[in-house]
Amino acid sequence: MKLSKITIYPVKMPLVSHFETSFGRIYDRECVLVRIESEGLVGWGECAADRDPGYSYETTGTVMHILKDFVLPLLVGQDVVDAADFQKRISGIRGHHLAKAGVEMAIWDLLGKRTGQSLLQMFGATRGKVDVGVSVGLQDTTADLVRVVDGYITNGYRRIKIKIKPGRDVSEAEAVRKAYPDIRLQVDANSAYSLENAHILRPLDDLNLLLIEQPLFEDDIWDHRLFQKQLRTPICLDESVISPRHARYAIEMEACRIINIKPGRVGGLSQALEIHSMCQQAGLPVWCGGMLETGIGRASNLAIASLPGFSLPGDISASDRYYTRDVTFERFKLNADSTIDVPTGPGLGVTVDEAAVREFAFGEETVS
Ligand code: OSB
Ligand code: MG
Repeated sequence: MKLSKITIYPVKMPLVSHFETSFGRIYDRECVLVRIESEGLVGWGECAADRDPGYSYETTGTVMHILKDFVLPLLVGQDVVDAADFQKRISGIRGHHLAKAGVEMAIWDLLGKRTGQSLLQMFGATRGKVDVGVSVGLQDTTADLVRVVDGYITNGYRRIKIKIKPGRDVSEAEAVRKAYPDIRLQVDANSAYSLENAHILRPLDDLNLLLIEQPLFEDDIWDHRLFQKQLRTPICLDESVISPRHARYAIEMEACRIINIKPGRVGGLSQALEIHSMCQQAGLPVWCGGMLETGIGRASNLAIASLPGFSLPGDISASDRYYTRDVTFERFKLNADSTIDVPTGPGLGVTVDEAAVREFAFGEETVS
């Protein structure tokens, strides 16, 4: 596949409602969209970095820089065969997984369009729909949180994740658990604790949670092992697992019992597939995390979540949970059984609304 022209767009999309985590509140979501032209076809991808380095060190700005100055010049004019070939070509560029993953996604989209296969088919997945839940941000008060959760349950979500941070942890989880004694509930701390203060979270063990996501520092797999020994509830790693190697460390150290796979965070769909296989072999359940993706990234998440090891509901909500206007013509809807259908068209299976992309874009760089 000869890649002739690559354009990257930093976009800023207004969220339906603000989203607050232990690292801050946002009203708009930034990301970088990747458009690759190859032999008469166009492929799209999404780099899930945000404006600020809160979740990851990568930002919209670093993604634009790394892609424009380092990644794209290695690809334009080249005959890129597949995702493995792409990874080999960029192997000299350290880190910057969110940036690389968006380009790999566009390559998968092109490969699928070329062969008439959906991502689902290319992955050898069989499930046509996947179990999903909703990730609920911190609210101003506990009462507000219960009201917001109530709204999502009314919409049909049967698995709820709430964000926690010091001072707003056990109280919030207890309130939601009291209001919904049977709902599938989990919490996400986004690295807000250290081993010294993690004992605050011990009462969570009595709330019948599916998992506790990323309580400790992102670069501290070992301390997660020590904390997991103190808990009955499974720890699930998100930020700590940035590559298949890190997944192996986490598994061998018994630092967690569940892994949240985000193709962006681990450097691309090919890396996510590798982690999925490793976890299947080790008997670890996985699920697909989300990064408030546009319709482009959401299509990719649905495809990978249809693999058999993804046995827990993903953070892949319907389009109307995030954006009034999206960059794809397709909008994802929640089915009555708290699932979303996986796209079946070639590649990602979505059609990009290029006028919407240009409207949300606050810059543009082309390498050809
Ligand atoms: O930690 O899972 C996370 C969103 C942005 C960055 C990090 C996270 C999240 C979410 C949202 O929890 C999940 C979604 O896309 O619905
Ligand atoms: Mg998380």
